[in-house]
Amino acid sequence: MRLFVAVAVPAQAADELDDAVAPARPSWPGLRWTGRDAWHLTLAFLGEVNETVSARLGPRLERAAARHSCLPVSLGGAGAFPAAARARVLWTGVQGEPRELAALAASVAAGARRAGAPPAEEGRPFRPHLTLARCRDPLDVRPLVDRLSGYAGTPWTAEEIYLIRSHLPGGRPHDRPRYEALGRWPLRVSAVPGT
Ligand code: 2AM
Repeated sequence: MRLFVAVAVPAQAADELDDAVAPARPSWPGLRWTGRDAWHLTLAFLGEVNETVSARLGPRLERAAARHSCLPVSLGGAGAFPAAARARVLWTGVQGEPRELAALAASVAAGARRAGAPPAEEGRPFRPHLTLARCRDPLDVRPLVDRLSGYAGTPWTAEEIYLIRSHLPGGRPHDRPRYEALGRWPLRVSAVPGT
């Protein structure tokens, strides 16, 4: 099964982002837009994992999550992979101080590796993002990136991580996947000073 680990995007953050992106969609028919129900922030993409290894992931991810406090997250800005002038992926990013998210992603990657499911792109710098659209052929999306670059969503507190199974209808990576949460584990609740 195809697995990844992610932080969920709450409904309010998704609503706001959807409001910001919706007016741009009709002008860009060449893009395949992701559905807001699928929006998430990937911490680690594990790729194909067998049943035995997936069963080992739970305790490792639980431990990884427990090592990190609940953390503030907000979406904002825009960019494209590999570059706005020849984009395959249009994204919005994580604003503010993404170091804590990167530390969490590193712990998740280490836990997954110990479970026998090393992340597919381990070793590459962590680039937190939410994919807004994809395109089969590289497309110049610079005007769109400019238009969305001022976006700044309301922050929320991430309180848990999810192990998600990605079902590819037809088994092709370019089809719109269906995501199924297989488990979730809480981040540590920070002690309130003075209590
Ligand atoms: P993306 O949104 O930038 O494509 C499920 O596919 C999630 O894992 C997506 O958020 C996807 O990021 C991420 N991911 C990271 N590396 C991937 C890879 N090599 N193949 C598919 N998805 C990957």
